[in-house]
Amino acid sequence: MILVTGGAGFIGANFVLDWLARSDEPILNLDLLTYAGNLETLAMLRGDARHVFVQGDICDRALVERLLAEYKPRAIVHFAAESHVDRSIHGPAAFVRTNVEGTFTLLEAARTYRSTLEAGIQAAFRFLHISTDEVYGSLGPQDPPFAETKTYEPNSPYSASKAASDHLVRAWHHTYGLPVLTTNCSNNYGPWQFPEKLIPLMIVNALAGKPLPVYGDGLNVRDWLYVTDHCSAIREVLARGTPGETYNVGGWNEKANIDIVRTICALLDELRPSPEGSYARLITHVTDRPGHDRRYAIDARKIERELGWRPAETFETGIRKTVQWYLDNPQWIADVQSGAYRDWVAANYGDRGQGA
Ligand code: NAD
Ligand code: TDX
Repeated sequence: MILVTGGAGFIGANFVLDWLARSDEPILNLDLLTYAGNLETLAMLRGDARHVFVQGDICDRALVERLLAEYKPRAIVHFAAESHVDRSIHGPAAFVRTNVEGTFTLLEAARTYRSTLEAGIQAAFRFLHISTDEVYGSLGPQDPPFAETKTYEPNSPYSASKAASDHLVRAWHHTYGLPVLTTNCSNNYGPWQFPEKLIPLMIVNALAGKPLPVYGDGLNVRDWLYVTDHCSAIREVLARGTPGETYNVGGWNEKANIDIVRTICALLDELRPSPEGSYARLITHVTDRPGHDRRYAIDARKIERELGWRPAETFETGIRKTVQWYLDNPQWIADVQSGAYRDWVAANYGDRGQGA
């Protein structure tokens, strides 16, 4: 069994579904079900004994210790986090709590738990920490992409909290010998992403005929990776990564935000034409995000060279699949926007939200 934290969020849920489609090794999924956690995403696993869901907080040391002792996972894959930069600007406290204190709590619980394991299992135990390229700061137009050796220069409360968690993970390896692995990935997109992030927000707003808010001049650059390619990278790092190492994950897909938005409009014009004309009419430049990083780009050569990982999707195939998925799943969108999935959780999982 492996313990996944944050497995009801966007990347975590994609990882859980992907893992259980390929393997019979069970997953213990610990997730607090904040606004970003949605068990409806995992509805197809209802009744599947390979998925054990526990609603709980990674900051709850007693709970984490009890789960480790009871289920004895061979690895922890740690996704749980507050993940949205704009929210971190308006309310940074939750980011420090979950991302820093939560990671600290997991590391301490993992260290104690690992010491109770017999030698062979102890040697094979892994703690895989899922992090972001944002810890490296912002690039100028001519700078080389982020390599693993790049200095940390986080600029937002979100990226600072993730940078702090990366440092804790590193220290628990160097000081206590915990076999940790860290991945720093670029921007993900794909099915089941909460419509606060750029790509799903633009699709959902366009379909509703609402403005498409592009921050500033729209020329900020992000490096995009389809979510299942991130999942395959995580599987490779967990299976064959070297403890203590970090791996940058990215798809060599740098795009300016305005080009992403125009691409989404063009795909919607093709797949769901509007009688009012091109969706591009809805593009609206709005006030910039404070401290908005100009450019991120990932140098993924280490994971390609050492682990042979390659993304399966190009940006063109991935964005088409993503737009099609949102067109095909209006109920999921309506439910996350209305909070109706919380009623669904209560009806299906009871008050405690625990069950397979
Ligand atoms: P998300 O916001 O969609 O999901 C986060 C999940 O964590 C939710 O299910 C939420 O309920 C859960 N959670 C939050 N606080 C918790 C707590 N205290 N205890 C237990 N569970 C808690 O996030 P995501 O986009 O899926 O990101 C997952 C991870 O990947 C994060 O660590 C993020 O920093 C990292 N990451 C994300 C991206 C991206 O583009 N989204 C890119 C690189 C790295
Ligand atoms: O309405 C918007 N308009 C807009 O122009 C939103 C929501 C975003 N943007 C811009 C800001 C960014 O330059 O689009 C870009 C992408 O924004 P987000 O989707 O908020 O992502 P970003 O800030 O780049 O962070 C994401 O990638 C790295 C994830 O949210 C992080 O969790 C991850 O670590």
